[in-house]
Formats: sequence, structure tokens, C-alpha cells
Amino acid sequence: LRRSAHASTSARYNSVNADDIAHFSKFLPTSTILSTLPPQSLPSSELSPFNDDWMNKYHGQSTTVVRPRNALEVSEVVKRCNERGIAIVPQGGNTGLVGGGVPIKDELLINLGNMNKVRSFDPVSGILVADAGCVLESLSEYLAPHNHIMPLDLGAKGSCQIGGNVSTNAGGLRLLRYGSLHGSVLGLEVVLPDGTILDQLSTLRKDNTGYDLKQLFIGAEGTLGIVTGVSILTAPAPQSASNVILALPKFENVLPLFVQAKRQLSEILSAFEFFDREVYDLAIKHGQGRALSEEDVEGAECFVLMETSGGKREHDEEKLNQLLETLFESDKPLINTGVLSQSPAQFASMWAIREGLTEAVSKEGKAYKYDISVPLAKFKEVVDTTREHLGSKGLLRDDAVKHVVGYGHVGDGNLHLNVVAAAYTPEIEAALEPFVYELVASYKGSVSAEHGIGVMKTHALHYSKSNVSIEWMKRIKQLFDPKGIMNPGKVLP
Ligand code: FAD
Ligand code: 2HG
Ligand code: ZN
Repeated sequence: LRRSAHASTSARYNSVNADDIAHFSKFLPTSTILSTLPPQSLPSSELSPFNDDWMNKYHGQSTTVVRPRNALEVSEVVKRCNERGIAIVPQGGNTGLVGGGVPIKDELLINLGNMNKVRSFDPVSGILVADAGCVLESLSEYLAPHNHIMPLDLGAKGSCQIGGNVSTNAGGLRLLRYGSLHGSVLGLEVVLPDGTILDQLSTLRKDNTGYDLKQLFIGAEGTLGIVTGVSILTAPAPQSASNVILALPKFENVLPLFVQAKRQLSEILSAFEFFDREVYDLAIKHGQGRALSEEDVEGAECFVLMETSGGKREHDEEKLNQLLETLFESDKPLINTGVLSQSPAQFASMWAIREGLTEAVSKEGKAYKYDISVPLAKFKEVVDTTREHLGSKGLLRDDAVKHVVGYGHVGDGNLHLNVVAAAYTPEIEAALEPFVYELVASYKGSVSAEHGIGVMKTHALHYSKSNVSIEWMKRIKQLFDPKGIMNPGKVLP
């Protein structure tokens, strides 16, 4: 069904041709155009890093990638596409996990990687204005000497771009502390589908002058325009930070532990991440972080990585130690063991386990990823029910489904259910969908907590959005992009 929808969509668009390349060459240096078309005639393998997604699950067939250096160049490219009816895929670091950043067919890829300059930073307000193509980690490095940090962090930080983060409304590991990008993004510069540059690059904390248009582009996944600049409120760097990995005998203890941690740590709790035993074992098997000792993992059904960050080391350590004492001294301890980081290297290594789960899963096999919001109490039930369901279909075999694992952001109610298979097959997909989406809907959850809809979940949008909501989303799309050239086949069914 999805394939035929794509086919009929793509029939509406024109392919990039030699005249288009000649036109782009008038204002783009040759080095910023990559094409399999003449005069360059590159082998298609040179475009694979742009055509294939991070999981190697979705594959486009673009002939051409352009890498403009500023918003004016983006605007000129988009104007041409609008005139000629050429479909566009905006692309950041290509780390997305729902196939939104790669073409479905031969759309023109506009990659933002050459737009990588910080435009301004105000150390008093902490407001940073940067090109959309700045890599998240490079922005963190830029801020470090100014004693500030980005309000978001994720395992893909070394490749993902701030424009991609905004366009997916990425959540990640700091959302518990700093909230969503809908709050921290103060302004955007966007090239609209007709090439107009919408300058909303405000650096104001407060601005109630009518509709807040920028919010529409946060999480729009490139379907309404191309984000070229981002104004974002960064946070003062914490003066002290610690982390601890707690090993739990059973999942049921995660929630009381979370309640206790919030009560005792209050404002210094900055992350509360969960991963089950099976995915921890995969992380260690595939070299993500240093293994905990045998005693520390013995009898553990799952783990919680907790981080504190605050303004005074003695105060923060005292609070964390008190919490650990309470946990160990209780009559019915919620945890088996706790490993408290003792050095910056150990702090980093413990985060590396959590941040490396996605990579570990990918090294183990082909992952079907379900990034869902469900009530915290249901995290384990969702993983177990899915595993049982696959078992009942006879699919729990080494040559089919190898693992069913769960990890995620407890503080945000966001579970990452990962089904790790030997290969992507229609049989496994049919067993998982709509099964998982129906399960999520039965808990009144969301089928996409933070990764977006992309191409993967257009058919599942209705599990989390009413018909009326989808109708108004379509009207908004039509208003901004009447020709439907901006990332077609993504987000909307
Ligand atoms: P891309 O993958 O290039 O694009 C993603 C979408 O945004 C596409 O629809 C694309 O068309 C659009 N887009 C990109 N740039 C622009 C732009 N400038 N203007 C308009 N549209 C644009 N996600 C989370 O939310 N939390 C996590 O903790 C997290 N961890 C991850 C860990 C790993 C190891 C990996 C591989 C991925 C992870 N992700 C996570 C998913 C992904 O990194 C995020 O969605 C990220 O925000 C995507 O940024 P990107 O620059 O790579 O965007
Ligand atoms: C994370 O939290 C990311 O690590 C990726 O959102 C989740 O691998 C996944 O499914
Ligand atoms: Zn996540």
C-alpha cells in the first residue's frame, strides 16, 4: 500500500535534468553539487551516503545532492524546484530513524552540511544563533569555553545537525531537565517552498505578537520548508555532574525508584534513563562503554542510569549519597547494586553504554524501531507482549527475530522498543504492524515520541492523531506548499 502511494506521489514531480544542474551552477560552486548526471556523471555509489539512511533500511535514488552555503543559495535552489515542480528532500546529518531524511525516489537532496557557522552568542542571556547545518556536538564544543551547554543531547550528536534536531523536534537525554525544543528554540530562519526566506530569527525570550509560526517548523520534518538558521536558548554549564548506574532485580522497581529519586534529588536530577538486561548485554558485546563487574550485573533484570548536575559539588554529592544510602538501607531495597562514577573517564564510559545502545542494536542485526510514549508502568508489558506475539508467530528464531529489547527515557515516558532481526522481511513487518501500533493506541500512547513520522509511520499517524487533526495538518501543508514539493511522502498519509 505504501509503495503505491509513493509511486502515485512521485509521478507528479519532474526529475532533475542537465538544465537544472547548469542553472544551479550559476550560483553554486561545482564542489557543492554532486550528481550522477552530466557533466559530473559521478558513480551512484558516491551518493549512497545521502541516499541511504543511517539504518540502511530506506534507500532513495536521487541523482543530485546540492550543498548550499547560505540561506540565499538555498532560496535560489528552492525557487528553481518550485518553478519546475521538482520534489525536494532537506537533509541534515542523516541520522534520522524513520526514513524522513532520504528520498523515496529521485527527489533533489538539499544537504545543509555546508551551513555550519555560529552566527552569534550572547554569554549573558545564553542565546545562540547558528546556521542549521551546525553539528550538535560542534555547538557544544563552541559553548564549552563560554560555560554553557546545549539544551539537548543525543547519541547521534557527532553527526546530527541543529536544523535536523529542530525539524524532528528531537528529545534525547536532557529533555527531563531542559524541556523540549518547542520551549528552547526562540527563533528560526526558514526557506519556504516557493523560495521566500521567512526571517523569524528572534533572540527574544518573550514575544507574544500573534501566531508563533516557528512552532510549525519544529517537528515538521522538512515538509513545510527548509530551516536555515536557529536561535536557541542554551543553559549555564553545571558546575558539578555525577552519574550512577543502578542495577534493579525487577522492572517493577523502576517507578518507585524514579519517584524516590525525584523526591530526594529534586532540582539536581538531570537524567533518568532505563535499559533492560538484554540490551545492556548487547552494548557490552558490541563494545559500547566498559562492562560493569560480574557482581554488579548479577541478578539484574534492568538498569537505570541516573545523572545529577548542579551548582555545588559537595551539595550534589551529599544529596546523591543520601539517596543511595536510603536505597541500600531500606527493608525492601529497590536496587541490587549501584555503580557511582569516580572520574570523568568513568562518567563518560557509563554514558557510553546508554548512548551506544542504538549502535549496538544495529551491529547485532536489523532493527525495527518503535519509539513510543506509553504509561511508565507499561514499559515492560509492551516489550513482553511484543516478544510473546512474535513467539506465537514462530518468529523468535536466530534467522528471524533475535532480540526484543526495551530502553528509553523514563523521565519522559518514552520507550524505545527495538526488535532486532536477522534481516528486514515483509513477514516480520506484518507481524509487528499494526500489532505494536494497536497496542500503543490501547494505552492511549503516541506512535512517535521523539523520532517523528518520516516515511515509516505515515500509515500509523491515525493511531495518535484524530481525523480532524490530520485534516488540519493537511490544510497547513497545502497552505505552505501548494505544489507538495517539500519532502513528499513524509509525515502525512
Ligand atoms: P536528518 O536525519 O538529516 O533529517 C531528519 C528529518 O529532518 C528529515 O525529515 C529531514 O528532511 C528533516 N530535516 C533535516 N534537516 C532539516 C532542515 N535544515 N530543514 C528542514 N528539514 C530538515 N532522536 C531523538 O529524538 N532522541 C535521541 O535520543 C536520539 N538518539 C539517537 C541516537 C543515534 C545513535 C541515532 C543514529 C539517532 C538518534 N536519534 C535520536 C534520531 C536522530 O538523531 C534525530 O532525529 C536527529 O534530530 C536528526 O538530525 P539530523 O540532522 O541527522 O536529521
Ligand atoms: C535513544 O534514546 C535514541 O537512544 C535511539 O532515541 C532509540 O535506538 C533507538 O531506538
Ligand atoms: Zn531516545
